[in-house]
Amino acid sequence: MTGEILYQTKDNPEWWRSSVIYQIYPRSFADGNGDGMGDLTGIRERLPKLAELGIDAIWCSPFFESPQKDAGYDVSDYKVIDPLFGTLQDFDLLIAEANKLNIKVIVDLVPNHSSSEHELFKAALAAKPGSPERDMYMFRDGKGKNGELPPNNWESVFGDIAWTRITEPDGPPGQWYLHLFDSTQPDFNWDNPKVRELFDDVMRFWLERGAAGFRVDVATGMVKRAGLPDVIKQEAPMGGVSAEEIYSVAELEEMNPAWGQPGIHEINRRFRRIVDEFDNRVLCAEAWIGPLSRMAKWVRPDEYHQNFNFDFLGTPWVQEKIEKSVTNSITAFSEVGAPSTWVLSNHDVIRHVTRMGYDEIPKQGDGIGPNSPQPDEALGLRRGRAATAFMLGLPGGAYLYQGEELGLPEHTTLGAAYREDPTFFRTKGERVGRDGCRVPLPWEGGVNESNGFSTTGQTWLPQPASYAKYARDRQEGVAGSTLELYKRLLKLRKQHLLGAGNFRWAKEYQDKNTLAYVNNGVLVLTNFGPDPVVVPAGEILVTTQHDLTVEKELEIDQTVWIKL
Ligand code: TEU
Repeated sequence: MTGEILYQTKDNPEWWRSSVIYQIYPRSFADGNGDGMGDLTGIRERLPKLAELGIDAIWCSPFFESPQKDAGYDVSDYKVIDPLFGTLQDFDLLIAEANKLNIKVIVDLVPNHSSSEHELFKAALAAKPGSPERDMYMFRDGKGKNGELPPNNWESVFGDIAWTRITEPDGPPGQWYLHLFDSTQPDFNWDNPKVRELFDDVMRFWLERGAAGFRVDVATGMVKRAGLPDVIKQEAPMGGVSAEEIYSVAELEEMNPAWGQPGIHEINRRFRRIVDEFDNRVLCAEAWIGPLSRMAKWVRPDEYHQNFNFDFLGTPWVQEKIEKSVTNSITAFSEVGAPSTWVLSNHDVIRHVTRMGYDEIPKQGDGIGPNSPQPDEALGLRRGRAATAFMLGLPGGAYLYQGEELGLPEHTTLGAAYREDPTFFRTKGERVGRDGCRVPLPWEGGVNESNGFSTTGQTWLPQPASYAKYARDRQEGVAGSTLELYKRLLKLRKQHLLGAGNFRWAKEYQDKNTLAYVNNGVLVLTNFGPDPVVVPAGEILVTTQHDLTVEKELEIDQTVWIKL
């Protein structure tokens, strides 16, 4: 099969192997009705701009009915659009417009937990311990004399314990329910066949309406180890010593009884069977799990198609570390016949241009606030562009996060009064959380207070002053702008079939400060510094440097693509 075939997204079952998918965070993409909150109409109206950018598909974070305690990742009805974002008719109109532009629409599936406002959870609270209603979720009796202690030592990802005690309908303090995230996000009991059937139905509902597939939230959490044993305390795998390099998978499964349990693969296969009832659909796992060989198990042929490569995302901007992550990724995913799915930013992490403006990456999920050390914005932007150009030359799929095509930085000085991330509240402000990467996009710089995000100038989170200069209209047609860089990279990636290409490290072009690889006859060279390097002979296709042209030397933190 030639790369060309792989690149025809239309009616090609393998389109996901090489596609570039753009993540939309609906609250912050574009506001169609002026209330300061992004919505489905806003997405539809701005869709031609994404077609111009050159992406193949969009993935929208949740827009379902929700009390919005975790920005929509707390769903109270999986088949209803939250009025904040529009109606089912608006969804249908979005699909129709996307079809016209040959853009696929992936929706978010949140199966690990629902909102505490979901009818099923309300019914569970109203019912008795041991009832079928309670069995839809993870209710347990507490420890201690009167059940006053939580059933085990598990912690919520957002801080504090992962259990909340309820008051029984007849008055006394009663059972506890598990929530790996906020207390408003009770975990479903995936051992219960009714839970599985519920999601079969939800999936078919969106697939029938034209969704191209699902990004599946918390795709490592649904199955808990039998008996819910305590977590064995360990070093956090992100940063410092990596637990995954020390322990075997079996040991990791035992140490972390809430995550990555073997039974999850049966659920992965069930999801896959549902999407396979429809043509050309795709499943992408949010499986934040290491090491890469373990992560690759989520994308075996009968499980997910894609899995975000969080190993690459978490790798600091250091030549040998990037080299190791890419080599390990390509090896691990090839072994199961899957491509790597590259990604640098999303709605849970500090935007990569900001991350890279630090010598040491701030901890994922903690966020940056006015009292944190501030990043070097220019350095971060330079490295961020170089990293994107490095990534988009690689074979495999890639995800972009809205705003990164503008080089948009994180809001790093957002005040406490604006914080919405449950992490902020559950840690009493100690970890400020993820709001800084979720700020509404600037479209037309200076037209109003929201830089064109909404017609009224309203925004649900304030933009920092710098957003005017990053606005899309200020970059359109401007040589060297980040927007024009992304357009060129995406166009060349298609032309040279890089997403479906043949990768090899090109040691002959590399020295101790650079990384070089060849993919389908295109040399990608990145200079990590400290000195400029000579640009090899060949036709320069694009570079992150200056106005996207380069002469003899490639400067520090720059990438160039050369046709050999
Ligand atoms: O995230 C799952 C997850 O574990 C992390 O990305 C988490 O948000 C981060 O480590 C916090 O520091 C998914 C969604 O992407 C996220 O937005 C939701 O909040 C979360 O699930 C709960 O649904």
